[in-house]
Amino acid sequence: MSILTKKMIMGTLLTFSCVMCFASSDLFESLDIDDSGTISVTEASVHSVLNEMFTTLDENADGELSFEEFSKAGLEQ
Ligand SMILES: [Ca+2]
Ligand SMILES: [Ca+2]
Repeated sequence: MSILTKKMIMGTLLTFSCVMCFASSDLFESLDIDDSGTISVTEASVHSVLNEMFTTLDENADGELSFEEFSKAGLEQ
């Protein structure tokens, strides 16, 4: 395999993984209106799916969804 081919494969992989990370954090950031780094019940209420799943996703029951809790919803897929 030539170096150029390897570079092209690496580039494709990097582009793909970046698209994935943008897709999820974009939704999270757009829902996090006050920029607190977590999504409150009020912020989640604008998203019907998230609103329904909120209590299930809020594993530590602090009334806020961290990015980790949010990502378990699989909304970025
Ligand atoms: Ca927030
Ligand atoms: Ca929480």
